[in-house]
Formats: sequence, structure tokens, C-alpha cells
Amino acid sequence: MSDLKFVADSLPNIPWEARPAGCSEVLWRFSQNPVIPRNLLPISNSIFNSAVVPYQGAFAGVFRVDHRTRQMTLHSGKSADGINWQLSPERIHFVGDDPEINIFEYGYDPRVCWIEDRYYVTWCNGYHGPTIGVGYTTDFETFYQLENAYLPFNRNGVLFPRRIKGKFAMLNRPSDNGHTPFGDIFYSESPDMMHWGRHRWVMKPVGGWQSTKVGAGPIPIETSEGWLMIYHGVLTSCNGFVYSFGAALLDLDEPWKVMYRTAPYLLSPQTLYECVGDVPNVAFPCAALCDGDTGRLAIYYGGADTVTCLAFTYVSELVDFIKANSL
Ligand code: BMA
Repeated sequence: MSDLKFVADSLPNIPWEARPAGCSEVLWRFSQNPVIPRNLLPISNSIFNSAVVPYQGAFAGVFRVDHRTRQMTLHSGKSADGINWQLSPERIHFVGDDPEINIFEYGYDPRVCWIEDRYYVTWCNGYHGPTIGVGYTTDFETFYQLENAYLPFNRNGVLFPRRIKGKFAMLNRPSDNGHTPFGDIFYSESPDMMHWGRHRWVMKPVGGWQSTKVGAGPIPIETSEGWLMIYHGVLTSCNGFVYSFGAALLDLDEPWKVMYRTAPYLLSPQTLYECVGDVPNVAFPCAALCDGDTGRLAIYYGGADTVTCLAFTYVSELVDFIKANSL
């Protein structure tokens, strides 16, 4: 057993399934995938790329729900076990003071992060092109909207779960207005969750499964070996983009410094529900639950832009894997 230290509350009811006999992968898929089918709601075309957190002894989350109109929206949801979900039939209507910012054009790829006293939500928010919307909730019923973090175009805004040197901190990925064929991960900080600056470059695409663009996934987990960042990487094949995911360890005080980064992917689209759907060949992680007692890690990811899936590992095994298989 590793003597890795990591920051995670006790989560005895974390969704979990033991590594299958004979499996030597660092990550293994839930045998009941997908956990959320595309048609869970009468109005849903697809439910994927979604964020889940522990909440009051159970689980809550913000879900990307593309409606049958193909409007991209966010819905809240609750679950006793993290596997069977009840989603609100109505999309989230953020409450805000400024109608200019509060107009909902579209929202997708949410992340949820508990910091200090509330659950912050970040998402790709339509405001004359995609940028990072920021809001918060305490009860997953009422959601308040703050200012957008950046000018368009930006995607994959992922908050750190605590202030770093006194500042809120966010990974993000400047992009373009379309299906961006490039993209590096940057780090930005803020004194107040409104003004973002002191931008630092974190990492770029390097080749193979992560050759076209990279973007942060779940909220990073603090460990004694650095921030554990799971991220997606994109390869451009002759048949379009292929979204896989890997992981990196970032310096605790200066997270733009990448210490280790996986050369092989952790998971690439290989099952039917990852390879077949509205956008084939996509495995897109947006959330991870971690049990502080056992080190169990449950990663939520979208399959083929259609359904929501789970994969499992142990945080110490993942950190060991990153260090042993780094670029
Ligand atoms: C990205 C985002 C994700 C999506 C991915 C693959 O640009 O739109 O929501 O999963 O493309 O289509």
C-alpha cells in the first residue's frame, strides 16, 4: 500500500464495483454502464458530460441535458446511491441581478465544486460564443449566477476545491467559436470569483491520444504528490475527433507546473456506448468522487455525447500509474 495522503471526506456510500478478476487496467468501467440513459427525461435527447458531488449523505449534481429541440441545457439532479438519478424535469434557471448576463443562450459541460461554504458551478456558457459561466447553489434547488469568468471563447472551466495562496483558482481552455482544432490548458486566479487574471500556461497537446487539444475534467484532488488532475485529450483521426482521458500531477502551490503526465491514456472510447451515439468515440470526464477512508475513486464521464458512465480506480493506484507512465 502506498503512503499517499490525499484530501477527501469519508464517503462510505461511494458508487463502487471491485476491479473485475483478470483486469489489469488502472481504470475499470462499471458493468452497469451507462448509469444515465439518454431518455431518462421525456424531453431529453441525451444526458452526458455531467458533474456529481456528495450532498447530505447522498449525492447531487448538475447534468448536461440536450433537449429534443437540441437546445443544450443544465438540469439539477439528486441520487441516494450515485447511480440511480432523479433529474429535475425543468432546466436550471439561474437567478442573477444583471439580465445581460442572465439571458440563457446555452449551457453545457458543467463542473461542481464545494469551496468553503457553497457549491460553485462552472459551465460552458453561451455569451456571444462559448465562455465560462460561474454560479453557485447551496441546495441544488436555487442556483445563482455570477459574472462570466472570461471573454469568449473558452471551455472546460474547472475550479480548484480551495483557495491557493489566498486566491480562487480555475483551469480553463481558451478556444474558438466552433469545434476547436487546438487547445492548451491555462490556470487563472481570482480574489472574488468575479475578476480573473494572472493567467499561467499549464499544458499543451503532445501527440497520440492527446495530439489535438487537452482540457481539464473533474475537480482536481489534492494529494501529497500534487494536484491530481484528470483531463481529456483529443486525437484527430481520418474519421474525426477521438476523446480519451489521462491524468497529471500538478504542483500544489503553483499548479501551472506539471510534474507528471500520462503518456498512455487511462481510458479511450472502446465500448459500444462510447463509440456509438450522437458524437461517436467520446469519453469525456467531468466529475470524480473520492472516499477518504479507502481511496476509492469513481469517475463520471460522458459516453459518445449521449449517456453518462462510471469508471473506478483507487487514488493511490492512479497516482502510482501517472508517475510510472509519465511522458
Ligand atoms: C467538445 C464539447 C463536449 C463534447 C465534445 C465531443 O467540444 O462540446 O461537450 O463532449 O466536444 O463532441
